[in-house]
Amino acid sequence: MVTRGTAQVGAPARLRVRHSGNHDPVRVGPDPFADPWRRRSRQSRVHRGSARSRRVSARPPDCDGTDGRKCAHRRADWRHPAGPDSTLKGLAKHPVVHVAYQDAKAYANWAGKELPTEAEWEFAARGGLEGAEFTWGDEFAPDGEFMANTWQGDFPSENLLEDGFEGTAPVGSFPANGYGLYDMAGNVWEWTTDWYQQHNEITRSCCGSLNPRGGDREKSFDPSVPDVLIPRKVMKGGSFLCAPNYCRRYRPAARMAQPIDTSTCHLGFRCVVRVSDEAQKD
Ligand SMILES: [Ca+2]
Ligand SMILES: [Ca+2]
Repeated sequence: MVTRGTAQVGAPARLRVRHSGNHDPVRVGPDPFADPWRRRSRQSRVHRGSARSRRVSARPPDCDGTDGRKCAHRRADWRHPAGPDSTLKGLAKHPVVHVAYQDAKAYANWAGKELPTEAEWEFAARGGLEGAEFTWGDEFAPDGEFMANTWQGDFPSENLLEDGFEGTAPVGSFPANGYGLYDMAGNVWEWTTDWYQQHNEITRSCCGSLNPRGGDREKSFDPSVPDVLIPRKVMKGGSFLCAPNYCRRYRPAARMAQPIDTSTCHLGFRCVVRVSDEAQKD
């Protein structure tokens, strides 16, 4: 359970990273909600940099998902994430991938749940740490311990695999954040319900910085391809393709636009259940 509260989201000036999808700091106060990925009794398996690291050279997809075609195997879908001949065997504990926005929304509806807004997602990702760069604090790998499934090495030509995973990792492979939530940073990006727009371009009411919502659908189109009018939603959290030399989008302040009709191998979702104040007291 993540209880109602306020927190600063976005990146303050000292933590802003060029070309990394920062947004300006605002305070948010989301509705309380519950997350099914919240920590239960099992212990997380922690990965450390070690001799088992191996070096892999590859030509991977673009970290920011703007070239999803490289990441999306031909005719892949969530049941066949690496193409028609692939299966989900061995992936039961991995996050689902190759889900377009409507796929994620349909699943949430079927399960009696919802997808989070960007503000809810980032509030939860921060785990109660005010102004920290990462979901666990300000040091990327405290005492050499990797806290999320990201990319180590010189992206995109070299993946050192120091965190133990080349692609997705089973949920729970890295420590939970302060709210007991796994993989809020890295592993796979996650859909939110907000239309993408630069935050400083979103018209707000006097109180709009409290629990802000996204921009306008018609303003979420990609201005670099004016002939393609596919609206885009905000995705959050970064993925196993995010590297320190490239985009560092495993920070909670980072955000990216994703066309709603496009699935990739590094984008999934999580559901939330919003509960009333009365229910929290029970
Ligand atoms: Ca990794
Ligand atoms: Ca994630």
